[in-house]
Amino acid sequence: MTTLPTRSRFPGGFVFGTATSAYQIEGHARGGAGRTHWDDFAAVPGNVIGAEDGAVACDHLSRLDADLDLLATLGVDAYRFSASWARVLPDGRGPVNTAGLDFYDRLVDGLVARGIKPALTLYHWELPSALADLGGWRNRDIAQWFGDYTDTLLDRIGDRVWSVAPINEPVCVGWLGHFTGHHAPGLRDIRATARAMHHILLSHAEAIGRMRARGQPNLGAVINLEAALPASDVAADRAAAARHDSLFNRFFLQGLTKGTYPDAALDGLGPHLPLGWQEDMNAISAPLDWVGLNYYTCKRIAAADGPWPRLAEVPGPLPKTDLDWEIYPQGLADFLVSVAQDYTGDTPLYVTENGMAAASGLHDEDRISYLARHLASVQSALANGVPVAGYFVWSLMDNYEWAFGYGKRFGLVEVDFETLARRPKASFEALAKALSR
Ligand code: IFM
Repeated sequence: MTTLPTRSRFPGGFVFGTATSAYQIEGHARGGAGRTHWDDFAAVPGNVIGAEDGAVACDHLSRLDADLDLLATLGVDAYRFSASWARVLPDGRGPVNTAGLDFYDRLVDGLVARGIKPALTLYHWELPSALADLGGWRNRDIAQWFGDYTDTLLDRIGDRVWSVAPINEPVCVGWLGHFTGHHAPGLRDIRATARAMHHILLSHAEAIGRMRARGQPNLGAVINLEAALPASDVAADRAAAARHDSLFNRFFLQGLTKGTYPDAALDGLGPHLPLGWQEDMNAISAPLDWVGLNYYTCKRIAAADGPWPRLAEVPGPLPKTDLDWEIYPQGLADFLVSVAQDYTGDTPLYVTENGMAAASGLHDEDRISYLARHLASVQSALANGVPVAGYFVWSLMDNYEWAFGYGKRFGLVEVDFETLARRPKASFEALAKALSR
């Protein structure tokens, strides 16, 4: 039986946590939240398996205290959660939903009372529909709307949150939402993609600027990285993998840290970026206190015919998770080293998400092994001098896995989506044991 490395095998002060997001767990139909583009996307046949949405999800909204008790039992130092823009401001702007702010206030108080650091994400994918009507991430005005939302939320809970990141996994919002159409708003349009990707970073910059102005501490950014491996050693496949790497991994990383976009991404997106985008790059690359990397898998990339980016994903040989994602822990070790070396230097890095979809139920030995192998990668990066400061498991509990609905389970805690009962899995017990030593 695999065990997880104990807390004592990491540097003093290393932060262990778990992560969730609002739409995936709260139960969006309740508590006065406004409609979001994920509700609209899920309502179209074929977008989400079973046309499932986040209306009920894990009903975290009414089970808050019991869920926070689970975190306390687990023994984590921090909890990474997101607030829903539409729960705070149902139309994205204008009147506030007081019940929504009250909920986040209770959540933060409940964490602090249990000695758990509240790690807030401002946006984890559920854009208010009223803002989607105005063009959503394609509209430059979104930066001001996002800044106003940031201020509204932090006026209420900013005094108690430990860290803040503006936008979770920008490439999923920009690329999956506007180029591949796999996520809301489900567009497949290169001009929309380029504009959304830039405006996401502009909104990040606006939120960081507003938070710096109000003295909010410990501000970061959370990006997701996938090891881009060539499907073969043929030059065309290697070039295709480099293109994937530039648009999926480096566009946001390089924008945030160097204030430039990779040439290989500009080859396709450059002509569609908004005029004068270069003038935003100073603000976009304002210093951060930490950078969070979400890491799950690698992709095998082959050259393909057709328009830019002329690439295709092909299946790889490694054992796979229940989402068919190859298990490739070496990728995490490699990214931690290369990101620090090439982009972030001494800035602390956190692994802000890592975990696997598994169908193994309560006896999730496969998940324990996955976590153990990725924690070994974190240890190897630490041994190489990389300033890794913490590690968060995705996810505390089974939840709404976006276009895959409720069928793909990432939780340390099992959720019965009929009764909404929670039951800790073997991985929960294994992590609790490791964190107690
Ligand atoms: O469930 C998602 C989460 O919302 C963002 N990061 C990846 C997870 C697993 O797909």
